[in-house]
Amino acid sequence: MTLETLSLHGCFGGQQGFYSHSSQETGTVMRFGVFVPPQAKSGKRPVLTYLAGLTCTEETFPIKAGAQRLAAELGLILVSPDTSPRGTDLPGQAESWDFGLGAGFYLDATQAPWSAHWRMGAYVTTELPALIGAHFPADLSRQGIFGHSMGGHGALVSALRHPGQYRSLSALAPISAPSQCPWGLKAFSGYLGPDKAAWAAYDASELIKKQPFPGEILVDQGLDDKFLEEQLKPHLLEQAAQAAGQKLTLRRHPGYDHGYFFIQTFIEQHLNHHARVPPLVRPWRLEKERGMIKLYDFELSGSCYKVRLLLNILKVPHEKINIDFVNKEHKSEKYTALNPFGEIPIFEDGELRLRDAQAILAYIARKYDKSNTWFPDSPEATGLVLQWLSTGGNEVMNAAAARLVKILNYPLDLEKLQARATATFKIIDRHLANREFLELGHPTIGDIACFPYIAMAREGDISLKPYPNIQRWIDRMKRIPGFIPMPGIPAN
Ligand SMILES: N[C@@H](CCC(=O)N[C@@H](CS)C(=O)NCC(=O)O)C(=O)O
Repeated sequence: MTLETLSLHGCFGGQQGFYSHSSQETGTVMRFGVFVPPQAKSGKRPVLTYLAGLTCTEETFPIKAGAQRLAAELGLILVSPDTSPRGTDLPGQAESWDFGLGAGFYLDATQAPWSAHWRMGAYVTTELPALIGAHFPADLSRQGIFGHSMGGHGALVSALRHPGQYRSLSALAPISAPSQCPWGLKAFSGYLGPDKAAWAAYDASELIKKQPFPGEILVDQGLDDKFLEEQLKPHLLEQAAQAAGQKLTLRRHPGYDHGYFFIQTFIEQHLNHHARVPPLVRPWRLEKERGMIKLYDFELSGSCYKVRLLLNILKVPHEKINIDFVNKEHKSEKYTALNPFGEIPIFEDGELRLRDAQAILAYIARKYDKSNTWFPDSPEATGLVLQWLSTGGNEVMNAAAARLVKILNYPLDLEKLQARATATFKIIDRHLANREFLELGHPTIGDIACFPYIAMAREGDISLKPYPNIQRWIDRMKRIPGFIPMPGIPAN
């Protein structure tokens, strides 16, 4: 398996290269790109393969997607094959842009003359990974695959047809049900013949019904994509996934079309998806490489507990640095340099430092909650949840202050604080009368922001007896997987 290096380019401390080799599967010279991250100097790295769309080449993704910066941070090898064999002389191969050259559809053709060369299915799932394993510092036990449009279809069917080969899977604007769209009809009848039973073996929406992918599939789709209705049809994938119990996150984005500006916008979320669910890059290792998350913490602080609770629910590894709150260490020069407000929690993730529990919750949810449920990114959900983040950081803090008077003798007006807290609790109790959680019908960081100081109200001499809906909500919060207790908030 000899490899010819076509060009090499330093890139974010790693190297982007382009290569060619003589392929046994296609019987042609195939080209592909590989980005090797800097971490590969000290060991094998996971491999993430990107399959490009119609008319693209091995260069499209490396030049246009902007994936290398984050791949260099995460330590991912990126592989980008060409989209079809080239150098052949088959009748009709260059007559249209959606069939023949640049349109391999990541399948193994059964119809002459295509069957002799158009074997992109076996090429991308078997021959190319073996080549990558032989020539690059690649850990083939950790492979993920994704792609765009025709390549999104390719990624979906490659992973569904080869259970166990890929740990993670995602797609950008994929052709979701090729048996039911004009691109697919043309390609499948030309490459696979008229028998539609043979088509199902390369149709993601059919394959999912037989054997779902074991992990979550992430799909992003622009709503200004001119191919959406006629060609891509993500709703068919969605329906198939629902029927099959396949975990699918399909996100629709107004204002985005089919091109690489759309891909550039969401590429980092896809790389992070692959790095984390299920982990291509083992989380502990990822955190070590990026610098472990640090939480400046005090066990009895409800504000710090908000952050601990979300980190635990989302299973985000972190390190706690205990602050001697009773002796006012948080007011020392060292800590006011980190937070001039002289308060904890303080949170650090790599270069980023944040103060304020609510801001920290928002950051953690947006960054580490791949389910996009704790702080969903739609404008409506953002507004609804932010109302409660604000309530948690403001009105509910009257209960926190009342507690400080009782447990640490803070010289504050206890009665006033209690009165303000109970006025707030009354409103919240009424709000919860016909709701399980504060908004959206499921727990969000809005609930977490309000939870601790309401649950510990008794420590500020505020009874929760008059608030039955709040009491039931507290019980529900305690049943969230990943819940942790703290002094004052027992597990049950
Ligand atoms: N807005 C901040 C307030 C946090 C806060 O009140 N922290 C308390 C500890 S629970 C604190 O550091 N208070 C400073 C002090 O009482 O000296 C947040 O929500 O994180």
